[in-house]
Amino acid sequence: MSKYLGIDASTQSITGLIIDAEQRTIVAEASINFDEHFKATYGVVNGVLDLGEGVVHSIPLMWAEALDLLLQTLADQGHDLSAVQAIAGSGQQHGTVYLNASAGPALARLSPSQPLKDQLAAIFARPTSPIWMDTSTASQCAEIEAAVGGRDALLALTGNAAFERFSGPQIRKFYQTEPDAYADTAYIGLVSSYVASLLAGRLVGVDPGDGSGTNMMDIAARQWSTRALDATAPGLAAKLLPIAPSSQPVGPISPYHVGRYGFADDCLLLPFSGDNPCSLIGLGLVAPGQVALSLGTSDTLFACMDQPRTSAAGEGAVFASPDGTHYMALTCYLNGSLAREAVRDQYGMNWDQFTSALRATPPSNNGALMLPYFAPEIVPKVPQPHVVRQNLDPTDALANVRAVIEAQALSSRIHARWMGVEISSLYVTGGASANAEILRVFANVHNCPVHRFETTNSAALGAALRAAHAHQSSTGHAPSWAEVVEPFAQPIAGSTIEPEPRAVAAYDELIGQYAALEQAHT
Ligand code: XUL
Repeated sequence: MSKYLGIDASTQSITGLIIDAEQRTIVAEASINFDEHFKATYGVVNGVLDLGEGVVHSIPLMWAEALDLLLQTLADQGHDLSAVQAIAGSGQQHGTVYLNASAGPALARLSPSQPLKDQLAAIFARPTSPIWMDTSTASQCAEIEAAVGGRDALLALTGNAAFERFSGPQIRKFYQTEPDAYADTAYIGLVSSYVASLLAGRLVGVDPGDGSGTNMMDIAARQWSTRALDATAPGLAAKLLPIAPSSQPVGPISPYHVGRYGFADDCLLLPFSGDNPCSLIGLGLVAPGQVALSLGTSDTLFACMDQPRTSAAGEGAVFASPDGTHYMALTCYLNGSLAREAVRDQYGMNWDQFTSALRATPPSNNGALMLPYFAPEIVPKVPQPHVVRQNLDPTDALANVRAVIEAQALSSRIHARWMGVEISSLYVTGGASANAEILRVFANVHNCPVHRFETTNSAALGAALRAAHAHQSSTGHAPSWAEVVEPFAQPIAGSTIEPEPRAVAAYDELIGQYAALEQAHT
């Protein structure tokens, strides 16, 4: 018995992944897509509610319903959940969940005979949750930075300048715009700690990995910072639980899940962390200098660092690694799959045609460039959607496909410099990592080999590995992180894409033009 479950509560779906640590394999993977199952009930599109003017929310009750459906699906697939020894998880970062005083008691008395959604509908002080795609808090960011003594002071204290999507500015906006509802809020959690609470049957704290995405945590101490909390909203400390160390079990799973899905009553539960910090573990980045790229709804480039190095220009974020000692650098480009899909749809293509377009066009695209801000962009900061074409005919479908991918790769190189990490290889994951032609562009732009990983669910895998590490440590035989990740964090044999010297040279020439175009429009 050495089975561990990782759960990733992400933007468009919730995924469960079970590993067998002894057999060194993934034994189950199941995913519940929110649009497929819940569009009719909750009105979500791509998992979210776009409320206009940069306001993007999702629905915590939907996540509870999706968790039930996920565990039922795993059980229906014949997986023996009583064999799972520990569970950890990950959540889309930054999203905040607002609960009233009935939440704790309601979680404690959950009956396995009724679904979560019927028992928890009344626990919310706010029915929707602002998520990481929300860009509506520019004024709150400025106010928070000013209140702690300026941007550099916030950067030094929390590791990050104020970002619109981060939890603190979102909480401040809620306090300012809905003061009564804020006053009625007994507990504020993140997506990660909320889903962990659903599994624990009690309120669970935020871990340092996700806490560092709030603008409210002292990154060196890995504790909430009173100074940052005071700058965010009054009475906030009383609405937060203490930071929960990532590797310290919060207790056994709730009797609800034991009764309903057959989990063992001593199955250990770990705090959840953010999806990116969990992906860091899932990709095996447990030593400083290792770099990975996740091609998902957003594209994220991240590295393992020994110090919380910060980006003064606000290009990237720094999070505590859930391994307990290291830090991760993350640069998040909002226009990831969003932009790839926008181009694909604009020209009425399917993915095969998209790939053929990449094959049919030359590296550097005969000098045609696109700034692909189909939605407001995080890096570089672009508040309004804004697609720019230079030497690029909008009716030329093939060139537009290449232009969007080259823009993403060039931007990932330009805005990775602050990490101070020499990129000698890239480990790639996420939905679009299955596309070798996209990876070829990244290999040539970064002039380094690109390796693909088996799972596209690195966050769920990282969570499962965190569960394995904590459970094995609790039995007295503490393994090193390298030992835990090594069997799973292996690139697919034969997947490596090497850079091609002529294409590398073409991009070395093009990158200056791209940077100039970007500067002219941001
Ligand atoms: C990271 C970020 C996104 C979300 C959703 O800062 O905003 O990557 O974590 O995946």
